Amino acid sequence: MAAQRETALFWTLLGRCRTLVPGQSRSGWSRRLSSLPPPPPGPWSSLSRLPYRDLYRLSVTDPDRFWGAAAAERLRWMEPFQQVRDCELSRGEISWFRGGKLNVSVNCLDVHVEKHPERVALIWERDEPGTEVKVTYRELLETTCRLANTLKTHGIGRGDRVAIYVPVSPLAVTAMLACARIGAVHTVVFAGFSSEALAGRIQDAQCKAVITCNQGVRGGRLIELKATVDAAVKNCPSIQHVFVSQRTEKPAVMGELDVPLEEVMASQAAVCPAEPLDSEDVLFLLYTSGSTGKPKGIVHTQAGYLLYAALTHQFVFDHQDGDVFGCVADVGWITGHSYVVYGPLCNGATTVLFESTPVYPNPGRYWETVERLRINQLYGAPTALRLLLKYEDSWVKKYDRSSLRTLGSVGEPINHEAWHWFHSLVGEGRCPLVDTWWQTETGGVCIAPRPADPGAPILPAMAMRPFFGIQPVLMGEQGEPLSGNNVSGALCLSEPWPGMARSIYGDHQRFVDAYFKQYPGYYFTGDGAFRSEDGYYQITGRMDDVINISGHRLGTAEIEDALDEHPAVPETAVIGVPHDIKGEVPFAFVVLKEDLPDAAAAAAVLQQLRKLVSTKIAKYAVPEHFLVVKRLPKTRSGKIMRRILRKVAMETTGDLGDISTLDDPSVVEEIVEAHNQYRKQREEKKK
Ligand code: 7RM
Repeated sequence: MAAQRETALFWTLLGRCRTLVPGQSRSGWSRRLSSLPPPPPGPWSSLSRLPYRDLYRLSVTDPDRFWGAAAAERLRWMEPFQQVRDCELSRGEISWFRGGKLNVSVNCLDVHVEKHPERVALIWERDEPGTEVKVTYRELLETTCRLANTLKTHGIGRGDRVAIYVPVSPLAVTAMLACARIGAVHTVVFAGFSSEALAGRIQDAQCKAVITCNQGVRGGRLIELKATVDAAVKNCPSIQHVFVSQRTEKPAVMGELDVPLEEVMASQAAVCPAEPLDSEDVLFLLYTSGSTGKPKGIVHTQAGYLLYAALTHQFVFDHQDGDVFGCVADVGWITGHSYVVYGPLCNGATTVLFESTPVYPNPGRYWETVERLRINQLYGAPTALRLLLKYEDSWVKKYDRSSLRTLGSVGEPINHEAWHWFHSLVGEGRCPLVDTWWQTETGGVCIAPRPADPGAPILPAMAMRPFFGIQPVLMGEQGEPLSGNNVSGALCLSEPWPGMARSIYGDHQRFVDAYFKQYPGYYFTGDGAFRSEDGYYQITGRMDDVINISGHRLGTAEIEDALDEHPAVPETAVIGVPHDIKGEVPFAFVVLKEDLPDAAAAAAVLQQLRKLVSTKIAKYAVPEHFLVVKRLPKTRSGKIMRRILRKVAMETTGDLGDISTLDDPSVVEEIVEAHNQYRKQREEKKK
């Protein structure tokens, strides 16, 4: 293996790994190259020293050469790949580095253990400040092997799905890497999801096992995770084992399926051979919301995902050897997968696992942690910034933030106030702030500022440029690509990149329909964007019925489905409305059955609706507003006109637009009246 790595130079691999396009001769190949900027001779290590701009140009004019060189040198292969890419976007067929075999856990662990076994891989920043635990690369490899062996001895192997229902912790990382080591497919479920949401994911993926712990600890509170898992697996016949770790002292009540994790791992070997996996074998599923139907199990595969996570982690955040990388996201979201686990570990970084909340035990928590752990990059969500900026500046200033070099933001648009607060106060104006746009489906950051590009200075809240290999296209209303600058449209990406999703688990047609049908041949993101005079991109928000609550994506249809289960509720419509801190919150319009006796009965129903959403989905999904209405505004064909509901909720009914397709226009007045009443009540309550 080592020998192969030494010879994995760009030029020696070029002949073997470039895309084999029928009829394309070598001379055609070199002709294309000659139109490029100064030809960079040599492997990725010298390529990557090119100015950012030139590297970007190379990545789009000659993706095979760019990604081929990067993959050959940045990843350790057990067998070299034969073809860089083979993609047909209109059919949702995406394949990178075909023929290659590798193991992701080897790339995240073994290669670093060979070089620096005692380097810290994880700093587990536990809920109580000052109780952090450090895990070296050697320790993480050994623990991963023990867990991998445990899974194997319980009959779990290549291709089997394993649910991970664990808060941010070394266990979460170990569980992910243990699956990767043996070729099992993990699906991490955010530990804030309800038992029904967990069960739905386990059933869809037909998981064989769950890895969890007795309790979680967050913000000084205990969370009964094992109990939630017990409730979920009752309805999941595919589950054969539940592996239970002890996060706290309280012993978990153990049932038939349960396996005490630490005990079993102790008797397992600390060495486990890594399964050679195909580049396109599935690495993980991650469920995310769309505008319709149940959450979709987004499929990511081995080599392309890992390479993309590692490269974005290095270039977008200016990660350098020895840095401490602090991404405060939960491992249950894609940000945690790519920038707490896979990207940083593939790059041999020290990555912080943040178990707590931004305000525990006080609003200085982030900055106290930065000082204590000497964090170099801090990556988080605007919702936390909006919360923190409401407190005194002294909460920030009293801690030493001189270790910080790059600040990052993700998950939702960052408003100017939050941007300036983060950049000027937290970063003292000396740290580039990278606002990163991407999605569960994209695997890694696609559009972000380029601090290292002097030709593209960072502008507040919008200085975003495509990452290597990403070619954004804005589509007009007729589905035509918009040329020039100063335009807004539907954000599509025209070329495949290695980190992109490969499918929706169990439903490839849904994958094609959701992402490649609207604009044939293009990946449609679901977001709108604006391209400025200078060619910067600014994301304007979702174009579909997906809302973003504190950076957590949720389909309004999912909330409606939960509400509609109530027997006294014939119909509902949910929209997103702006919120100071959370970005957006759900606003539910509810039609109640007419035979409810009085207002108290109606209030009781609303209370039950809140409960329903929190048990069917999660607490954060519970609508902030409920407005009881007699009817919903519908078109003659029976479609709910959400546009009108949005205007009512935003109090912009002065301009309702075209309502000629409404079945009965008088419904608008009815709803406006109900909303006025609702507003008065809320104002009175505030007093
Ligand atoms: C990483 C992540 C994806 C959706 C996406 C956007 C929104 C994400 C930004 C953003 C404005 C950003 N994955 N979004 N980043 N909007 N600026 N920098 O969040 O799958 O959970 O959500 O989030 O609407 O489509 S996600």
